[in-house]
Amino acid sequence: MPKLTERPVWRSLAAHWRARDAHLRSLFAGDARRGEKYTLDAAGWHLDYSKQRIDDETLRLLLQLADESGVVARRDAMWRGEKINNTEKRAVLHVALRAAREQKIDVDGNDVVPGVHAVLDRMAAFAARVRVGDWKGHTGKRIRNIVNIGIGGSDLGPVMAHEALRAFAQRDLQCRFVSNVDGADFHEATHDLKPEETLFIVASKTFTTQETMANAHAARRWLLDTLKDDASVGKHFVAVSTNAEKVAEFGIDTANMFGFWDWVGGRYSMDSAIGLSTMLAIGPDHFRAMLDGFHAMDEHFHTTPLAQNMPVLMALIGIWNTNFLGATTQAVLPYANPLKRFPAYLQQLVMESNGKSVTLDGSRVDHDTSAVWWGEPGTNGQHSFYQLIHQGTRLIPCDFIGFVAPLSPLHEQHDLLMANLFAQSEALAFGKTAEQVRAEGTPEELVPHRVFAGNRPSNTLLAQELTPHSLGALIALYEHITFVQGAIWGIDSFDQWGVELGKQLAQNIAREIAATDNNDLTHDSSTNALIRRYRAGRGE
Ligand code: G6Q
Repeated sequence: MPKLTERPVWRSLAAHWRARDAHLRSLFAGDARRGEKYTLDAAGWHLDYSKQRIDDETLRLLLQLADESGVVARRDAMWRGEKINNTEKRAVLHVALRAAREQKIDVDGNDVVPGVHAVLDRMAAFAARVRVGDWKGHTGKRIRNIVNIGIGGSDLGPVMAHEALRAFAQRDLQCRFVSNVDGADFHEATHDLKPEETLFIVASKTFTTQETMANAHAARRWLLDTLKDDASVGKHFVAVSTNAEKVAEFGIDTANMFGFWDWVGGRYSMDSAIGLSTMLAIGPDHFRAMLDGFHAMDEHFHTTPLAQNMPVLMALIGIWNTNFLGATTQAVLPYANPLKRFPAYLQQLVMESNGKSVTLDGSRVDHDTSAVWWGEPGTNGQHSFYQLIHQGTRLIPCDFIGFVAPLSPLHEQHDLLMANLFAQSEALAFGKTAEQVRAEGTPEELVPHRVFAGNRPSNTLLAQELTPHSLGALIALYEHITFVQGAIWGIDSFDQWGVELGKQLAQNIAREIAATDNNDLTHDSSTNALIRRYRAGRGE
């Protein structure tokens, strides 16, 4: 197949863009029904994409691009358990994690769904015991604190879900998260906890990750400093991992280990046993509702024609904005404070998946891949970086996310929150002309400063309520957007070789920092000098 940018459909999209540079003002003026026409509903979510700089022809060409890029074939290969993670020779089956009990999904000829449900059942039994106080600590006390130790994919999803679903959590069970190898993280998370009431979850797919192992050993020392009995580890540590040998080596009884599989990528694992802290907080029934939300979006993605397929359309619009309109970033702006960690979660999901510059066959891409994803909850962002989105020189497509039902008993404030969401997307799309500014009596010298060019694209996603179900569906939506974009760009969205080099170098440098011989450094002059300065200062 020719390179992406040499394909006729790609060239047609580029030509289409040059030929048609209409402002959103005229696109809306030209079609009174545009705001209803470019909308879609799936798995409890309503998408309004009418404020994107597209028309029917743009959509036709983008859908042709998806079609010719083999998105459907790759999607179906994922569901068939084929090893579509090319460079690691692995299947990619996070969709199996939320499959219904009676579904069948094979990897290498074995149905993986019974295994998924067996782990979920064990997690549920364990969570139920902890939640009612039946699982006791070493001294017979009830567990009051859960500390999840993990990093990257073994942290960001659980942290995000914990924030998002606090309203569904058992309030007398406190959940905290330790990820950073900076000891300050562990210290802050544990300094006011009682070891005899604390349960650590060591969440690590490999059980070899430097940061997680350092924090797990710190946790063990912290526990034993007070409880003074190695046997206490069994009551205060459980593991989530694929590596039973290393779990046992650490001293955790593998009876208290919750497994998953190599076909679950770290950043796609929050709905596997990696979600144990989530299940402990919200309980097995709410956890199941979250999985059902994921599953509802999976079903939509798997079975709906491309033109009505929400992840496909959002992925295509993202490609339009990135590759044709030249946007280099994508903002995600939840108008829901509980989703405050959602942008951070998406950063890993999307940027670790699609931050690649070679295609599946190893050749260099001749187009941009993932945008830089970022965001903060509205309305906080409005008092900070929105200035640049409205009047800066860069094009920043935005995804606004909101809920109809209030997230607290303060109903009036919810109306205010949502008024702000609707106002922002309106202001971005339509702006304010110089004539409008003058008509307000603005002094002439201030007119240019008060003009809003508009024509800044956004999606609005609305659901009735923030629940485990709607959260699951929202996460699955972005997982599949990531999948579709990776398929069109022709890259492996499921490996992450880009994180390896720094890890290797850090191991060498850690050894050099520990050594006393100052002359053994063979890095560049900058790195050598920095290490020497650190070593010298550290000795003082
Ligand atoms: C995610 C990545 C990465 C991973 C962490 C933690 O897709 O692979 O973020 O989740 O490096 O790895 P472990 O779970 O093996 O400790």
